[in-house]
Amino acid sequence: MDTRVFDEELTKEGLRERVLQHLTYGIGKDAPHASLHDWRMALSLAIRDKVVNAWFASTRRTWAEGRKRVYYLSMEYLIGRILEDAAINLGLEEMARGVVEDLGLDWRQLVEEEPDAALGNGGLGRLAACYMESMATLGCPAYGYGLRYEHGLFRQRFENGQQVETPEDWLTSLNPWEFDRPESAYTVGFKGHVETKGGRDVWVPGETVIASAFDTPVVGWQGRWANTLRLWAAKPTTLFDLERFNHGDYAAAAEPEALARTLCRVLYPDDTTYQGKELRLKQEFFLTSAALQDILRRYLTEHSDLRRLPEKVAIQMNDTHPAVAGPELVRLMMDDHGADFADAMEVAQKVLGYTNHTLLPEALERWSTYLFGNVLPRHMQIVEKIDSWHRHAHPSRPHYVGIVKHHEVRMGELAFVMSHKVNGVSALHSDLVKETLFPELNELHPGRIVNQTNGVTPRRWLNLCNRPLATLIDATIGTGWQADLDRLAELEPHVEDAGFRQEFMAAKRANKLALAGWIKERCGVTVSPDALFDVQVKRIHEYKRQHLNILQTIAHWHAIRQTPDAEWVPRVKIFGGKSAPGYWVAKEIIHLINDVAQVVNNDPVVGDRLKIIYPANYNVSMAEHLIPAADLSEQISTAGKEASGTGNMKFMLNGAPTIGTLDGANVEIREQVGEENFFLFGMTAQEVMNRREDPDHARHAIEASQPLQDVLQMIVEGRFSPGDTSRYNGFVDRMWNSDYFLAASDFAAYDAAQAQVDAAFADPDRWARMAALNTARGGFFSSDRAIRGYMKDIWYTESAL
Ligand code: 26Q
Repeated sequence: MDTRVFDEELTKEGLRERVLQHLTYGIGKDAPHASLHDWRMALSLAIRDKVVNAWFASTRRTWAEGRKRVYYLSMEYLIGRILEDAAINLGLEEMARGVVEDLGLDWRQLVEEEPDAALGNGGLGRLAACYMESMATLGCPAYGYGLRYEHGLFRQRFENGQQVETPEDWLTSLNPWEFDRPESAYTVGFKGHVETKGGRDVWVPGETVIASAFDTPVVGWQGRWANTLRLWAAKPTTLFDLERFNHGDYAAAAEPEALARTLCRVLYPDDTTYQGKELRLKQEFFLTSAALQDILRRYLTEHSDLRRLPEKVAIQMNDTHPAVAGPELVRLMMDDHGADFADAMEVAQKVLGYTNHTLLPEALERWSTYLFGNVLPRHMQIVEKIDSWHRHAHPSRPHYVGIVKHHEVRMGELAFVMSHKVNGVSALHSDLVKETLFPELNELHPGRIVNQTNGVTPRRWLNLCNRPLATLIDATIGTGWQADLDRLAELEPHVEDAGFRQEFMAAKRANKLALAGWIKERCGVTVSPDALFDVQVKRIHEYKRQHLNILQTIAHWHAIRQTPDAEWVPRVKIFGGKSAPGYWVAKEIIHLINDVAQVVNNDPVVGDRLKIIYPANYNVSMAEHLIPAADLSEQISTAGKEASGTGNMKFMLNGAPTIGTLDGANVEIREQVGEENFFLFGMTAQEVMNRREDPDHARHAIEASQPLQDVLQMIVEGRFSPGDTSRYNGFVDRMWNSDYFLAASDFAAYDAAQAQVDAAFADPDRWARMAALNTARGGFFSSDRAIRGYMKDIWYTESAL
């Protein structure tokens, strides 16, 4: 059945008419006085009309057919811009572009006027956005639940090479993609105490706020289906606490309003170190409680038996951030709906799934029982009850294993015990979740831990961001691959065709030319499109080892200076990424990269042979510029530390071979593309563990590498910090004496792999084959494949299409 839901055949004239209507009656402007912003709003509203048609049709079908729904709970959605994505998915891009150009406007300028929706930190948040898009494309009835942060991830600027954060304010101009739903509102409590009434425990919260919904439709490929992203905003239950107000305590009387105003004010910008902050716990509970109340309300409009909830509902927890869903569901079922504990537990475990995204101990959420019990006293009781229930159900459970230990609530263990499936995000990571994170729970619950290797949506990360390549693929294998990415394999025979390879590299060159212009404009640096564009973009973290990259870059610079007349393959090193504001070591790495760039980019001896570019404020939109123009993808984390990576997949699809370690999904990328098309280096996860046994591993590695010694010597002498020779003393000292992420131990292997990259790039035909094979063999990394895996193995749902 063709479920495309275009209410009418839309013509270019019709679209133009709608845009003008929205401009006049929606925005209140007439054409001669409209700004680019006004036009962008008017076009967005016109496109939105079409999204809404698809949305209503999908919602009606889900109700009519009584379908099971998936609920994705995530504290982050790193969406980026919406207009272009929606227009392309609806097949209206060309027409919209024509309308815009007829109005005398520039399409790219108009599209790029839209602020990024940056409600996420990095990989986890972007994964949630890709999954929402894939669920819509696959016709999987689903809701995403999140928070409507007033300020998304901070904006990054550089001052003297150092990161400075400023608030992000995406909501200052009206958001045309959201619908305010004040009628969908729930009360969420905090604090207070638990009373026993008639033998039952009931929570009497000390504070309450209202969670009020804002809905954004998410439309899939060709507009065949659309789902809802429901973000909660906080409103005060009362503007004033009247009793306190009447007693003259005016400051305290305003507390309900103050809490509501702070609750969704800002996204926490830490993505790897969790700090037990009360406001963060409140945010997590606010999202989770509102979502669960909404889910139960929807279920109970059609059904009465909560024990059958798992037939109609699957809830996925995106990491442990919404892990209070376990105890909250048990509480709602027991305290509000009269279920007994055993039934409530059974239902909760059947509906809940937990995705783990990290093994880093400092990122695992643990709340002090004092804080947890204070903010959520009833949940603290329930968590204790769950823990003792689990202990009794599994007498062999070791004494050191449990949910509540050493006066802390361990959210990973809680999420594990409350879920029927726990998944890692790459094959290697899932094995490590079994072996190192939850070995005892894995033994008690064999089969509960499964793998779902991450994926990315090819609509945004190939079709939208890389028009030259998408056009070539359409011309070569026909269209349709956008929703059936395995079809990229049909490119493979063409890779043997010199004409195809030439066109493939022409597409790459067009992207590089565009990026060179963008770099010139943004950074004032001229780069040659003939150089190898070597890109590392991701959050800045020690384990991701941007410092390994910059150290090797310094060694390379030094080598060029020593023999400038050798045949150097010209390189442009491109970095992008933000550090958590309080993560001093990461900030120091940013400073070092910028300092080295200053010296290298102004070195007349080096010229075009090496340039270092670090544009500030890397985000989804910048990724869409950088990734299609990349020749080389840097995925160089310490093995065992990167759960999966998803940037690595985007580069692969866009025809950039990887230089990388055997970490996360790199392992599977290498399997798919073939080892001859992947620049592997470095220790394995097992070797990393062994190497750490040697307390002097760093010193030994540095002493064994003259180039690395020279590099560290130059840094400590102040070659990159003239007038401030002590700037990097701490950095160099850590390299010699601790080097927890083993940059020194992998340096020589990385340097050698980079030499192999140069050799391969110097042979254009060989490089073209490698690049094209990366695209042709990248089909596995579609988020459609990943979502099909979740639907089959975790959610037990089917497509409505
Ligand atoms: C937790 C508590 C308090 C404050 C913040 C946080 C917090 C927030 C975000 C902890 C972690 C994150 C984000 C983690 C993340 O992005 N992980 C990445 O997830 C990707 C998708 O699965 C993987 O590809 C990456 O390997 C992984 O690092």
